[in-house]
Amino acid sequence: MATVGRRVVIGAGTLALLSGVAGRAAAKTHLVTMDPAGSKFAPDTITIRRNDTVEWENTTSVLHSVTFDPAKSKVAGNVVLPAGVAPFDSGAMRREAKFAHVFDAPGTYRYICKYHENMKMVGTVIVK
Ligand SMILES: [Cu+2]
Repeated sequence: MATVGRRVVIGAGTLALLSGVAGRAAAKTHLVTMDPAGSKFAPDTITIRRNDTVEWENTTSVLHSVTFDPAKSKVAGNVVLPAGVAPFDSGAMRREAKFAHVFDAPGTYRYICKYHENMKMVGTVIVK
């Protein structure tokens, strides 16, 4: 926790503690942005609990996508879904566009930005 002037800035850890009071089972929303310094997801790996939501926001002026569809990937292994999970895709995301998905099946998900897969714009969501 840091103090800026008279305002108290609450870190993510404190928020997690506070929300824990309401019950450990409460689903959370996790934000992933597009790193303006390069074609990357930030963070590129995220670990969440089952039934949590991940929300992606395109914080850059470049077109991106969030693509969990192996058929749209050019490199084997870049997009991987747990058994039985249907593919999904944000489509083209312009600046400030948001895309959210609820992960109701556990496992490891690997995904790409279909526009920048060749620049290794890949990410991982681990659902516990
Ligand atoms: Cu991209």
